[in-house]
Amino acid sequence: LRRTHYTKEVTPELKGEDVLIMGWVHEIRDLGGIIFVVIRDREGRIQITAPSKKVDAEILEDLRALRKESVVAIKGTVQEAGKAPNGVEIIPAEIYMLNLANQPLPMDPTEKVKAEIDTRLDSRFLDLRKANVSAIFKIKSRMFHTVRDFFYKNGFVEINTPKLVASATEGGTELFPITYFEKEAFLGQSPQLYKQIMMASGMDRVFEIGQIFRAEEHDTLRHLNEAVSIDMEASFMDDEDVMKILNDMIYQVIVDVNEDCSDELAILEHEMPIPEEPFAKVTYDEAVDIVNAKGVEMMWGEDLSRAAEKALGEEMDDFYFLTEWPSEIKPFYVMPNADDPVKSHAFDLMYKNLELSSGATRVHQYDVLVKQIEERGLNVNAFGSYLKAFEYGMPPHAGWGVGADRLTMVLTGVENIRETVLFPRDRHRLTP
Ligand code: ATP
Ligand code: AMO
Repeated sequence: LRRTHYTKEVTPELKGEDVLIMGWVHEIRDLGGIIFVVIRDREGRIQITAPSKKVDAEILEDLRALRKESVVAIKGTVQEAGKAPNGVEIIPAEIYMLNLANQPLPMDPTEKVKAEIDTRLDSRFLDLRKANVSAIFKIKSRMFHTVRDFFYKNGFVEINTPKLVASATEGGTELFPITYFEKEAFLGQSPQLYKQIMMASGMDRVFEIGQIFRAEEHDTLRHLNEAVSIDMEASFMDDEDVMKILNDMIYQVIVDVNEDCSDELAILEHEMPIPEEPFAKVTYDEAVDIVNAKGVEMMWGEDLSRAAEKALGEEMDDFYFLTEWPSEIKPFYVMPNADDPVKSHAFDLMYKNLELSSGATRVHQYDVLVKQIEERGLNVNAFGSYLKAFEYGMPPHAGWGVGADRLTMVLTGVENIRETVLFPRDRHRLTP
């Protein structure tokens, strides 16, 4: 039993030919003298039309025995049909029941009955049968494809670093502790330390696409406890250089998604206009003024509150870099500004009010790095294997990390980050 076509490939040109399709029973309408069954696969849907005068009694019986969402193979003859969805229908000759679905279903993938996000995530496999849900993941996949292509074209080497780690990177409070034999260990928050160590290896340009784990108690529409980050690090580059790389990559992703995912964008009723280039830059100082001018109180030296992010987003282009952050609120690995060390070479990439990426020129001098770790009250001894890489030839370097799930929110227009992850992990969800 072999599939000959996806539903979408059955077109009026195949009129009179036999095809064999495989998929899920989307809908059954039994009008007595004629039975209509709609079969769905990844690519779309097709109507099976069985008039009692034209089709064997046995086939009619099989069709009547079908249950919604069961998996079947149907062989039949293609016939033109003006009224049917793609202008064709299939007159069935053979029906194979491959897997009978139980009833009632835990949720309705045809969306005649709408379900809340929790019900949907509990039965994610059924939820993903909906075109407007699978479209998100087709776009996400296209995004990763472009990202990889982009890095390979620009001379980057793809790496994989450990997710079982011994120390924090982004500040001590957001770690998931785990049992690692007799040692203390954590789930990795970021490949930060490893991608920097790789700069001492001479590999020059590396990238990684991998899971990050953050024990944030946040219950927001843009935080997960397990996210995917796209990380890069490059030697002999500074913040300006890597902002350019980030800008170019995001631009290429949007061009490719528009070109290859027009069907998916249409299903999602989302438009993703090609952004103006280069992305605007606003300094942290300017941002503080903008935010305060809009009536949202913000002191110099604070991280942007949610209200501040919203106020700033209203004044800026869609994509913009927020630069020259105060050193004090950035991690120890960020390079301070030589002339004005209270400011740093750290930046964020924003989309409206959503932070998409953080990056920076890094400290590459051992002594400065030790000092910055101490200043933040961290234990220098915990960073021994990282610091070692700075003692025997570490080039100047810079890099960034982009939240892949947040980028997918932007590309698809969904407002809840959980929509962009197959099996999201949040404060309340550990299954499926
Ligand atoms: P980083 O840790 O580098 O800032 P992030 O992606 O976690 O990365 P955002 O998600 O942009 O940062 O969060 C920035 C701001 O969001 C915080 O300064 C805080 O004001 C706000 N925020 C965080 N958690 C919540 C929450 N539970 N409710 C409302 N606002 C929150
Ligand atoms: P940062 O902590 O800003 O930087 O993380 C980088 C990007 O990852 C995404 N992100 C998240 N997405 C969903 N849920 C979360 N809980 C979450 N936390 C982070 C965001 C964020 O901008 N080491 C640095 C990067 C670097 O400097 O190279 C870092 O981890 O989109």
